[in-house]
Amino acid sequence: MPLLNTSKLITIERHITEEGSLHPESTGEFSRLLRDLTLALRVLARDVRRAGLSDILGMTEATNVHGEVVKRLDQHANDVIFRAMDHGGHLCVMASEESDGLIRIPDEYRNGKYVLVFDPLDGSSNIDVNVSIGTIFSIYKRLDPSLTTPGTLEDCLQPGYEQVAAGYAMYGSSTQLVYTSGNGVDVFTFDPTIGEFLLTFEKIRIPKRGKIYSVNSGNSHKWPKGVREYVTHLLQKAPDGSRPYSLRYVGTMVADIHRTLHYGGIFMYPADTTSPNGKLRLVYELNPMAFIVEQAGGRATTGKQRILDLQPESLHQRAPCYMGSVDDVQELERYLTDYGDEFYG
Ligand code: P6P
Repeated sequence: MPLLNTSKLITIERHITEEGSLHPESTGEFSRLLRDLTLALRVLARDVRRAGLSDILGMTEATNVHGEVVKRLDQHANDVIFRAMDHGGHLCVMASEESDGLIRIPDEYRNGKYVLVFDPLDGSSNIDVNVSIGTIFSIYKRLDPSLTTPGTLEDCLQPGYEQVAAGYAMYGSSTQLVYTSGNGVDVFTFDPTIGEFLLTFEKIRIPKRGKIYSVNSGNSHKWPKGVREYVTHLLQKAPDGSRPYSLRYVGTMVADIHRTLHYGGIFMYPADTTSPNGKLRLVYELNPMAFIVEQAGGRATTGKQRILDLQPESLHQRAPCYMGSVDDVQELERYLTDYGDEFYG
């Protein structure tokens, strides 16, 4: 599949403005919110590349020009996003994997009508070996857009189907931004020579079925029996050549989902005997990724229900996840139904 399917020269800002015109009620505030967010992502693209370089050179914990100890990269990413987003007047509250509670908008700034939840640096353990990492984000309207008071926990705990936009940046061989606001999924590639994210792939569609499964097989002894039997099935040779599948697992959700969007197949982080709700966080990992996968024509489930239908109970709650090509995810669901909730001990 080509990684570029358009010759149109369009920046993400122009794309968002044009999409905004599809929503006559939009006031441009949403476009300005996304402009600020893409600034943060450009800064992070630079910093991740620089941090990777320093790690390669084996630099010890450095101090910056102000004598401050250089923070861990994921805390740094959290700070960058906060500093880019706290003062624009678009948000009433934020929440992040890196912050235990709500991130409030400073009193000196106006509270807007949107909510931003994010994982500032997904897969940060991989930076030390220069493997792709990313930033995941999700945007909601606050429950009562007429309010100008600080946002609340309830504003952050909306079901995924209420998202107005979601996306991720992947800092890899190039930096790409994958984004949806409910009108399909588009990919923008960062051109550092002009400092812009340019549209490179329009309206990704996940193949109906793939030949790749993506899971941490090191946990297989702890999986539900249905997942174990499903993977065994994928690895058996089929007369029509449709199996065996290949295993691809980066260990950075952004990278594994990005590949699945393009090539199809299934990404899994099951519940297991030691993690009864799996590992991945519902609010700022699974919901944005599920929105993107569904907008690309795929399917995203906990094995029992649609991820986007879950009512979050807490900011950092986890949920099992199976997402990707419709046929692959539905086949997995049949195995979970046939084998029930039985686990391997
Ligand atoms: P494991 C990265 O730490 C992350 O949160 C996701 O990006 C990734 O899919 C998952 O955890 C990997 O977890 O247990 O396989 O190392």
